[in-house]
Amino acid sequence: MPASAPYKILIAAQGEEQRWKEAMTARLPNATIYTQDENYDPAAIDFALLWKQPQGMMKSLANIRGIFSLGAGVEHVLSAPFLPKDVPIVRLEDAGMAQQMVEYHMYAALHFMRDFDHYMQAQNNGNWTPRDVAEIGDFRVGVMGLGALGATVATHLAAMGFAVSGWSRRMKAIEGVTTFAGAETLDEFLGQTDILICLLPRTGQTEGLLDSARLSKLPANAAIINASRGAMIVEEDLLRLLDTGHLRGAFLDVAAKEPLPSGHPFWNHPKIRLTPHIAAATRIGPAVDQIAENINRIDKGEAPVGLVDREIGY
Ligand code: NDP
Ligand code: OXD
Repeated sequence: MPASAPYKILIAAQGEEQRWKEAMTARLPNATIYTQDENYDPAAIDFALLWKQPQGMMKSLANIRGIFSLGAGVEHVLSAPFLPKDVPIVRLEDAGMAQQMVEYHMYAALHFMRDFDHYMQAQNNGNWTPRDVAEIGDFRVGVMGLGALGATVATHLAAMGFAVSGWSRRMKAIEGVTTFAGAETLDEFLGQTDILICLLPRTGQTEGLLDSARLSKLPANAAIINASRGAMIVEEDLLRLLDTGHLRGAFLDVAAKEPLPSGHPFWNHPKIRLTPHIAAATRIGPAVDQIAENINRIDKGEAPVGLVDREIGY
């Protein structure tokens, strides 16, 4: 089918379906687009656009040709029951999120580098005592995950003057960034990191990766920024290391359970800054362009950009 073909597309997007439907209709005017609440013939659906879709939705999509995540993460798709084999699963790459991640991490890194965590406590205690301003180049930032988002964050923080290193599965070359690859280099990477940034995808390998043993490898007084997934960090271990003083602070956009339950110790912890999973939102314009282009590629028998490797989980 050519790109202008009358595809049948299904959208499930946690209440955001109408917005996506309008944008996709403008981009692919010949397609028929259904939101999950409308009447549709499941067997006629060619492509599904999903963000945390209802359980069991896949079962009836007998002739599906491509599944698109409406975010960068894909664990919500990969964990779905009845996921058809041999159908490409495609994620969004950047789609406006890299710039937002840069903004978020600049702010969070400066929070620690310029002692704003200290001054927040000082204000609460009515304490007006200036400290010497640190040299930015003396702050070693380590970015876990050098993909579409992590590599961009690493590059920008290096351009600001931080001493930046990065860690990924396969070796990367990024100008201005010292790179590490593979599980065997993780301890060395952590040992030279004052501010740890986590931008890994959630997979079987990364869940619970930052436990007490790993977080203890960070130098004393290190800080952590996590805007990937809460499941990456063992929360009780993080709390213990903050309370014993090994870690200086944590800047968290994500939690193991979201929304963060009331009464959770993160809410009022003096060393934790919290934001409600807002580090980077999908921008609908570049996202629909990517999806339409990938539909075109799948139609032509080409590999889509952002194809997920089901074996490794991202
Ligand atoms: P990518 O898939 O582009 O990059 C993932 C990176 O992680 C790659 O560098 C990859 O290594 C590395 N990686 C994966 N597994 C391992 C492992 N076992 N050991 C070492 N490195 C590993 O993802 P994105 O950059 O697009 O997104 C990252 C995550 O950010 C998303 O999965 C999502 O969870 C989160 N996110 C959060 C948002 C928020 O608002 N809080 C918004 C958007 C995304 P390699 O390069 O070798 O493949
Ligand atoms: C994503 C997210 O994965 O918003 O895109 O968390």
